[in-house]
Amino acid sequence: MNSSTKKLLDRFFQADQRALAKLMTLIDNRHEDSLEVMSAIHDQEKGAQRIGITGPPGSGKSTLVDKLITKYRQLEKKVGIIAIDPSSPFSGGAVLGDRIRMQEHSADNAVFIRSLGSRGAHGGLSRATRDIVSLLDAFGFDVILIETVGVGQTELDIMSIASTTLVVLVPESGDTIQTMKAGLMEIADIFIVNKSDREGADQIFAELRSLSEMYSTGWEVPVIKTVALKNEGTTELMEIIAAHEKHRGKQEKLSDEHILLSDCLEILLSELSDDLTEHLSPKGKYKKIYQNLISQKCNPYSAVIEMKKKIKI
Ligand SMILES: Nc1nc2c(ncn2[C@@H]2O[C@H](COP(=O)(O)OP(=O)(O)OP(=O)(O)O)[C@@H](O)[C@H]2O)c(=O)[nH]1
Ligand SMILES: [Mg+2]
Repeated sequence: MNSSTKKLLDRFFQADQRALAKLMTLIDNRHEDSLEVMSAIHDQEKGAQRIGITGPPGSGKSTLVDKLITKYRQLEKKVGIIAIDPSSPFSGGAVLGDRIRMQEHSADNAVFIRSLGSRGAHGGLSRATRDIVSLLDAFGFDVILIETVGVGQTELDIMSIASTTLVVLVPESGDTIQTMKAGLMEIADIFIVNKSDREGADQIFAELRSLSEMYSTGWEVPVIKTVALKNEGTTELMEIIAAHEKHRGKQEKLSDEHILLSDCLEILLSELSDDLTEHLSPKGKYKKIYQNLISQKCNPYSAVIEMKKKIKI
C-alpha cells in the first residue's frame, strides 16, 4: 500500500468524511491498493442495514429516498446513500437532480450521499458497489440506501447487495408487471405503488397483490401505496422494512464457512476478470492472441486454449 493510501486510511479511521470520499474513488477506480484497503476496513464493518431501491426511471425513487433519510434521521440513524447513475459510465459525476432534491440533508454530517456511474461490463458495478457499501458500513453508517434505475440485470446485482429490496412502480407500470411477473418477484422484498395520487393506482396495487399471492415463498411480499411527494405511506413503509429485517433475522443463515468461501471466490473472480480483460487487449500481455482473434486467425475457443497455457494458478 502506498503512503498516501495509508494516510487516507488513517484519516478514515478518524472519521474524516473527505477521506471516506477519496477511498470510495480509489475503490471505484480499481486502484492497485483496493484489495488492501478493503482488507484493512473489513473487520470494522458492523452490519449496517442495506436497503436497495429500484424501479423504472422517474418512478419517484429519489423522492422516496429523501423521505426515508428524514425518517431514519429522526430515529438518530446515520444514513449513507449510493445513487447509481446508469447514464454515466464514469463515477464521480453528480446526479444533479438527486443532489438538489437531497440538499436539505447536505449540511447533515450523519448523511453521506455518493453517486456512482454504472459500468455494466463484467460485473464491475456489483463489486465496486458492494465494496463502497462496506466502506460506508465500516465508517459507521447504520442504514445504507442504494438507488438504481430500471428493472433488469443491475437490479439483480443490487438484490445481492441489499438485505431488503424495494421495487418502486407507478400507476403506468402495468406492462412492466405483465412482462416481468416472476422476475419482479425475484427482485422484490416489498412492492411500492408510488404516485398513488394518480389514476390507475388501485389496479396496479391489485395486480401486484395477486402476483405476490401467486409467487411468494416464506415472506409474502407486501404491496403498499405511497405518494412520496407528499410523504404519504412512508411511515407504513418504514414499518414494513423493519418487519422484513426482522423476518430475515429469523431465517436460517448460510454457514460462515459458506459465506467466507463465496466472498473470497467472488473477489478473486472479479480480480481475474479485470486482469484478463486488460491482458486481452491491443496493448495487453496477450496482444498477439487478441490480434489473431480479431483478424479471425483463431476463434474464441482456440484463443482460450492458448491463454490457458499461459495462465498460471
Ligand atoms: N404525482 C406524484 N409525483 C411524484 C411522486 N413522487 C415523485 N414524484 C415526481 O416524479 C418525478 C420523478 O421523481 P424522482 O424521485 O426523481 O424519480 P426517480 O425514480 O428517482 O427518477 P430517476 O432517478 O431519474 O429514475 C419528480 O418530478 C417527482 O416530483 C408522487 O408520489 N406523486
Ligand atoms: Mg433518482
